[in-house]
Amino acid sequence: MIAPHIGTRGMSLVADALWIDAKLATFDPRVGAAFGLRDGWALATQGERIAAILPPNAPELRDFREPVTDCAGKWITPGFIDCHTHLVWGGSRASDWELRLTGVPYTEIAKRGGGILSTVRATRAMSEDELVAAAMPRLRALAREGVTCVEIKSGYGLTTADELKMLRAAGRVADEVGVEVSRTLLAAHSVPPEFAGRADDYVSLVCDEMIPVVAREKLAEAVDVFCESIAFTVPQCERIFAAAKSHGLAVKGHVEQLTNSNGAELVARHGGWSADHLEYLDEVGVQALAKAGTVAVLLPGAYYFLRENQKPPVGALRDMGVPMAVATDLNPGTSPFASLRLAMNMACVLYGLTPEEALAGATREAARALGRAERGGTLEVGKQADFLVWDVTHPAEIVCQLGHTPLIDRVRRGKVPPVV
Ligand code: DI6
Ligand code: FE
Repeated sequence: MIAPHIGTRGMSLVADALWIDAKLATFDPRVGAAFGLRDGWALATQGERIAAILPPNAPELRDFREPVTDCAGKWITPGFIDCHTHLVWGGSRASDWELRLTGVPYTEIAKRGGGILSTVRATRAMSEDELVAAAMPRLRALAREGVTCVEIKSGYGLTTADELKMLRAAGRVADEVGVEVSRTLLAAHSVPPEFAGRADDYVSLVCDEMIPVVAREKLAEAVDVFCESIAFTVPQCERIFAAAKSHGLAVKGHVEQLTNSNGAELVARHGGWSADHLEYLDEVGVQALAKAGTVAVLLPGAYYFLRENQKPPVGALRDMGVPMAVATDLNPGTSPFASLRLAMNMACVLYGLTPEEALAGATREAARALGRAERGGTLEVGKQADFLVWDVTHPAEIVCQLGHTPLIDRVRRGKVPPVV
């Protein structure tokens, strides 16, 4: 647990660096104000952690010399966390998009061998180095908008070797760009062509071969599934979750995206980190998530690109106190954009979140969705010093104004990394 005295010794501040006169949007739920605002406060870092959060006239601030950054009333938020992406892939799906614009449904394209399986063909054909090179600009775009932590899924390899290749590439991209990564095995994304009609045999391969090797080589923290009419059934996902948990991996699911398959209840029953998409979530599913404390990850980009009409039950999630995260779902098919700010904007405009909920969804709740609530997602003493200094007069501007990013500094683990 966090020592309350960290960063101060008597009346003097023990820290490496100090930011003063900031509007700290802490998102700390114990701070009563909107955004968890500490107006005009100072934030000190020591090493990779937040050492102190102090009011303007705190005596500890008096003797601290350098380096001090005067924020002159600018806003500071926690670093952004994109808790659901598929940002490593090969090829392009622009032609799928063209087809969808003429009215051919996503499910129909998938049945014809397009969709996810066309990205699988392209991804299998690429080397790990080529995948890293292709993914780099996407992660850079996220980082330039303030992302300090990203989740990256596999799921376009669908053989043991190709899934491992994707996960290794994900680790390398994150290192290169200077972003923390949480990797997820999504081998149960689609039934690969060589297993057509034998989905249960493929699930056995995932459980008996892929999960053990991924756990052994520490290539992922969690296992995800696509629980859907065009992908895997609840009993198949159940087997995968059991295998994941027996190897010490967390679980989560793409659920109720295109139909209601009772996937949210499945994820909740297994104590999953998050249930994602949720357009077709019903009352029973909302209650299951609430009871389990599972995060609802909203992905309005996929809703937008698929021209869906069914929206997730945001009012019910809010009323039941289900934490709501917001993420890009960055992928070549249903959500081809690398902007967490746009995802937050869509969450407000399309789903009716408040800007405060959207920002909490890309910080505090996203940290929770990645099992990182203890160390990230808010500005609190003892947590990782991942934060963003903004040239805005109100935090809603971060979500409202797109096209240019008013980000002054992106601090990761107490350091301002070189511009990416
Ligand atoms: N749901 C999605 O929106 C993405 N995966 C999933 O299970 C789509 C991935 C793709 O179409 O390539
Ligand atoms: Fe997804």
